[in-house]
Amino acid sequence: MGSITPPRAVEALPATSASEKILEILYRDGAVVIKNLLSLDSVAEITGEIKPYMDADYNSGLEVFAKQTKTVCGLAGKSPAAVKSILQNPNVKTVVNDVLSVTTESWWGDARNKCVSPPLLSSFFTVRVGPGSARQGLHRDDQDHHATHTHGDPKETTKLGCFVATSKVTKENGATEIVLGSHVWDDVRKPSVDEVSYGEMDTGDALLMLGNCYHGAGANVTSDSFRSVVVTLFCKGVYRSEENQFLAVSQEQAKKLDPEVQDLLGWKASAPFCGWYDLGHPYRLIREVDSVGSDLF
Ligand SMILES: O=C(O)CCC(=O)C(=O)O
Ligand SMILES: [Fe+2]
Repeated sequence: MGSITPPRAVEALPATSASEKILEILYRDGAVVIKNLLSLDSVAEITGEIKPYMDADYNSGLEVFAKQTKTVCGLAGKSPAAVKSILQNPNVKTVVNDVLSVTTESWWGDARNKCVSPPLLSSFFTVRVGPGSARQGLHRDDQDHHATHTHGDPKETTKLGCFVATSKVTKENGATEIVLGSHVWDDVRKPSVDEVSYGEMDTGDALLMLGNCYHGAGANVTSDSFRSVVVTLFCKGVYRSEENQFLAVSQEQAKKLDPEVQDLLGWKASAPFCGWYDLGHPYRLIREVDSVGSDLF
């Protein structure tokens, strides 16, 4: 009987790494940890902004989360610090665009029409995994989009995850279980717990993970340690977002966001004609612009 080689650790890179290096490891392994992506001050701000919602003792009651797990959703309207330090983080933006921007060309009459669809925010919530939480089933996040995987292509996915540690994250307190390399598997091969690596992180680190990589929340086997992460998922702009951002973030809240964040939430139509309102960009409802009649292209 051959012994099973223990899976290797998730590769960790400094936040100062070139985006090419981050993307190289992400496409090679399906996941990569970025050390100190957020400062401890930013983490403290996020934790403070989310605290009133956490204190409301909210539990989703969903089967997919352990009963000791608390969640706070719709963070784009609740935590300006999370918006700034995660959604507007230059490293995150570069990676998201590389993985999820969609560019296609097609004919419109005699014109060759090149369309670029920028990524969208798919969901933005925080998870606090309490002592005694059971492990989540291993899954691919792009299953929401009924994604299929047949080409062994690392980019064959509709989503990208960024999990920021707002507490220390250890194997014992429920670090995300990740099957490195599983992003290029077909849809038949079943992941097993023997194959998982643990996304252990210090506060402020972030785990970037392709939506086709098998993973799941680990079990929290401690008696007193809480594992807190901000989960941010992005998706291709031609798919619908997991969390309905138009309901999760009110128009009044959306008005206060920077235009690039409004666009990420879906307030800009995707070229050529996806997501329009009254034949124009929906952002006409929330921005001081006179764009009546402006073309969607
Ligand atoms: O909590 C985690 O580490 C992962 C959560 C997750 O994978 C999910 O909710 O889809
Ligand atoms: Fe997941």
